Amino acid sequence: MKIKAIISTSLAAILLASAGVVFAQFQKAEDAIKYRQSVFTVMANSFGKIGAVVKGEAPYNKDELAKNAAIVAMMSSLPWQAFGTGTEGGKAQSDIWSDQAKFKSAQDKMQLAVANLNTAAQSGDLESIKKAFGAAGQTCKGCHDDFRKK
Ligand code: ASC
Repeated sequence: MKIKAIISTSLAAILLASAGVVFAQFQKAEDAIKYRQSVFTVMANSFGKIGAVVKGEAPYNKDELAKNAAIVAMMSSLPWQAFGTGTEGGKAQSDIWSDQAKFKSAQDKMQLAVANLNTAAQSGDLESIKKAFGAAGQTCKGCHDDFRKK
């Protein structure tokens, strides 16, 4: 009995770990909207702190900037699961649901750009951080222009 329980618990843990993703379930559209807006709020907070350094408004501290870049990179995979069918609302434009391929492409571009920003941030080279920050900001803006209500 005990061994069976251990085996099934281990199997469940292995299955969850191998899935390698965070699953979110939303009972109501407003829960999905709150989730994705919260993720973007956390991302914008860290991205904004990096932006202040890049613009020379705050001093450059390698560890702090690297932490913020890691937060942005980690969070960047999360919002998309909260744009499922029936979760229209907030500032999301209907094109998200009518042109899913284009929306997916915009997600991928942003995730790649913030991964590059994270790589630059961990290296500590401020010039490459500035470049990568600009490129990442363009992917934020591009998606807002196409998919976010003004
Ligand atoms: C930010 C932030 C965004 C992006 C975008 C870049 O700091 O909150 O959404 O940068 O404005 O164009």
